[in-house]
Amino acid sequence: MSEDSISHSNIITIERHILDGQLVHPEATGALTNLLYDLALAGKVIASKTTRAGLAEILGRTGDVNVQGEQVLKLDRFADLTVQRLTDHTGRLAGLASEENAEFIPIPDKYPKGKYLLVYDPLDGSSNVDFNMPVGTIFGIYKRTREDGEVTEDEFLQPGRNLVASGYIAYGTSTMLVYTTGHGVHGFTLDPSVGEFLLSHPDIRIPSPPKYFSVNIGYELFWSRGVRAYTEFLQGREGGVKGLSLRYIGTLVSDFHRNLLAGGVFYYPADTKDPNTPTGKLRLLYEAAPLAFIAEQAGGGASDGRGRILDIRPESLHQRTPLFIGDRALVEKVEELIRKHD
Ligand code: AFP
Repeated sequence: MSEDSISHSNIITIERHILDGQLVHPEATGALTNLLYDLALAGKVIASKTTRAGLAEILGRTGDVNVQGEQVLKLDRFADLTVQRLTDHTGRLAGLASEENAEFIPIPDKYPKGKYLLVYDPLDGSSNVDFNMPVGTIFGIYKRTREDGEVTEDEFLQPGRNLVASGYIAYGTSTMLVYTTGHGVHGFTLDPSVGEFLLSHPDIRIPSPPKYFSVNIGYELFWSRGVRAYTEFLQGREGGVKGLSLRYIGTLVSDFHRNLLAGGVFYYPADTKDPNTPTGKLRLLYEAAPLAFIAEQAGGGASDGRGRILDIRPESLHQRTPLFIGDRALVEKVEELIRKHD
C-alpha cells in the first residue's frame, strides 16, 4: 500500500484491531488478544517460506506419512512447528491439536499453562505447493472445559459453537489473515514493506446474489442422489439457480476465501470413492468448524448436508465430515435436496 492509496490516519494494524476488540471486554486478561497476535506472527513467518517454496532447500518431501495417510511435505512440517513454537511457551494455552499430529500436544511442563486450546491445520492445500498454487493455515480457539489439571483429549472434542475465535491465513498473491471472535469477520492484508497485517476488509459479509460454486466435480459419480441433484440445481438445470460460475482450486482456504468475498458456496460431500472415508475428506475440528464460525459470522451458513456444522460434537480429533459452506440460502438448499433424495 502506498501513501497515495491510504492516509496514515486510516491505517489499522491487526494488533490495534485485536486490542480494540478487547477493550469492550473489561474482564479480558489479554490472553486471547495475545494468542491471536501470536498466530498473526506465525502467519508472517510461514508466508516468508511459502513465497520461497520453489527453492531447492524447501521443496521436496520428508518421506514421512502423516496421520491422514498423506505424504508430509517439508513445508507442512515447517508450518506445524512454527505455530507450535510461537504459541506453546506463552502461558496462554493448555494444549494444541494439529492436523499433522495423531495426538494432541499438551503444553510441556517447563512452560506456564493457560485456559485456551488451539486447533489448527498448519498448511491446508499442501499438495498444491509444488505447483505454485495458494495454500493456507486454519485455526480455532476453544476454552478448556476444566478449570485446572492435566488437559485431556475430550476437552478438545467440543462442538464448533463453543469456539471463542477462529480464522485463517491465506498465502496467495498476497497474504491475508481473516478472523472472528464472534463480532463480525475482519480481513487484514500483509504489507510486506512494513511487515504488518493492515485492516483491508472490515466487517466482511458474504455478498448476494452468489457468483460461484466450488466442488471437485470429478468425483460426481461417487456422490449420493441428493448431492447430484444439488449440483444440477447449481448448474441451473430444472429450475435451479442460473448463471453461477464454477471455480475450484483444491485448497479449502482459497476456495472459501473467494466465495466469502464474492458470494457462493463450496462443498466437499461424502463420497464412495474411498471406503475408508465415507464421510468426506475434510476434518471437522481443524477445517470445517473454524470456517463455519466465520461463514455464520459473515451471514452465511455451514452444514454437513443434514445439520449445522457448529452443532456437531466431534468423537475423535481427526474426524472427517461432509461440508457445504458459504451462501446461506444455497446451504439450506442442499439440506432440502438431501432430505428429499437420500
Ligand atoms: P491437501 O492438503 O492434501 O492438498 O488437501 C487439501 C484439502 O484438504 C482441502 O484444502 C481441499 O479443499 C481438498 O483437500 C481438495 O481435495 P481434492 O483434491 O480431493 O479435491
